[in-house]
Amino acid sequence: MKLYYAKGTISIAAVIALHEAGLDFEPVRLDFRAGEQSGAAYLAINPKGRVPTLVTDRGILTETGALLDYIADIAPQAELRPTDPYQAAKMREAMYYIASTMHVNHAHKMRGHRWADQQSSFDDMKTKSVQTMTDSATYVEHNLITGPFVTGDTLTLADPYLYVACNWLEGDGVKLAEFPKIAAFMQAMRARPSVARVIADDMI
Ligand SMILES: N[C@@H](CCC(=O)N[C@@H](CS)C(=O)NCC(=O)O)C(=O)O
Repeated sequence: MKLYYAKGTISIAAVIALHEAGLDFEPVRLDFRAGEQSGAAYLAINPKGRVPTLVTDRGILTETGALLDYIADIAPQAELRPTDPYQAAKMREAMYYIASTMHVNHAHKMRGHRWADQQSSFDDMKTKSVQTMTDSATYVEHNLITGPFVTGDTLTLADPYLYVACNWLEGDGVKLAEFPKIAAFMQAMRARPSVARVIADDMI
């Protein structure tokens, strides 16, 4: 498998999950500053111009949540998804929240051109993103982390996803000192060899 990624982006959740699953893959780094995600070569692979993209022997997969589910399915021995239906739904509750709300809040800081054309709109979205990311941190702190991981003692697919999204908080102007559960979660994640490896590989 080949995984297209860019440093610090949500694609690193898939890298962490691949490491947790013990799966081999070839990482392919895109340079966002050079606009590689919007170049013809990459658009031919992923017409959305986003990362992650996973190239499998059966075809191309996109969307972080779909990749994470696929990784859990092809490496069942890693037990990255709870077997209990309620716990599995709690895991997905976190994943869907990150995809549909927290990631979108984050994107308003730098990607305002997706929704508007005026510089004043970009400036407004950037300012507002400090509040919306603080709202996301507040929701995560009080509702998403059972501790030390999202669903309790065992790491699931939601954890690499949340780790990357929470890694954005400080840069987005959120005062991390106000969120002790998130800080403890980040510490527990950094203690995982999978996360240590993405840090050592300068992926995040
Ligand atoms: N819904 C997609 C969103 C992917 C996404 O927006 N990735 C960002 C990086 S965090 C990206 O590739 N941005 C490139 C761009 O906007 O040019 C997913 O979860 O995979």
